[in-house]
Amino acid sequence: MTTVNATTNRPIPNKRKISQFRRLLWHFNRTDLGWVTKAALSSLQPGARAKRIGLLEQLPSKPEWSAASRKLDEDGYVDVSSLMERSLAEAVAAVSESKVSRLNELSGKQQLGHKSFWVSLLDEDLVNGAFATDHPFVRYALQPAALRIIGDFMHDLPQLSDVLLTLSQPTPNQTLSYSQLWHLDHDDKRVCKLFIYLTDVRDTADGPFTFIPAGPSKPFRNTLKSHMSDQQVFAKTGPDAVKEIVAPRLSSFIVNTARCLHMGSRIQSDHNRLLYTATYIQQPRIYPEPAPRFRAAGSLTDIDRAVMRL
Ligand SMILES: O=C(O)CCC(=O)C(=O)O
Repeated sequence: MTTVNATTNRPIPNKRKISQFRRLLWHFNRTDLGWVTKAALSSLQPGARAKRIGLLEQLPSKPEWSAASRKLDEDGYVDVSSLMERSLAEAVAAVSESKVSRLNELSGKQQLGHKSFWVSLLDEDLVNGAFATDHPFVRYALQPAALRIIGDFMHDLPQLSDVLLTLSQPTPNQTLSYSQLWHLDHDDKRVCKLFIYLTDVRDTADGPFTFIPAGPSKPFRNTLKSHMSDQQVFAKTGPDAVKEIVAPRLSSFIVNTARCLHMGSRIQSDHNRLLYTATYIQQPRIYPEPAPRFRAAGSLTDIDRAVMRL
């Protein structure tokens, strides 16, 4: 049935048509055709990219950051444990550990309910869904080394899209689901995630972040399949391409999760894993901007404001 606008007498597209259109656009954007959307949206903001690149160039640079950026570009991942500020990682760990000590109280209130193996512990730090920009989780994501490494890879000042703390716990007798299965992130065309392990990840039982570097992940770039089993993936790559990040607490790494197939949180009984994630994309976002995720608190530079779109 078509509904008609009483003033214009024009048909109003019904909800089903809109959701079919959104679905089609979503499939389109997942493939390399999504670059057309990106280019079209960029052309609507002439000068914006040049301005962001000007800000990126104001950041300090170091040869080891440039080397990390090149590795991120070539392989899709890089270990940045020795390049990030240790004191900022420790501040993230302190907040996280205080949340875990109140696990029962906080998991009762959690809003992010669909992943039974993930508990989101930061909901209480949000005001209208937004983090204060002086929150240790935000400060870690804004440090110059992170912005430079990701920015040089993107050839653009990145946009910080989200910060997240997740406690992954065992799910005995449940089939693998969501990010426990192989997937690419389709938040945008360029997506990088900066992680910190906040607990030791000693072996497979601790549910390491597991991925396939950008090269061998290539055959999956235009697949419309969303989440895949080991068998589906290994049929194309073989199991040898797989890398598990087994590393001690406070290790930090960046992964191009739009290009590297990945999964994790396959936690075995008696184990758990605490993980910090900051997600960055390249502007302009190919989907409508969600509600602001950050609210200004304390002093902010022009770069901070541009990175958080404040
Ligand atoms: O839990 C994990 O290790 C996987 C996380 C993941 O898939 C993601 O952040 O996109």
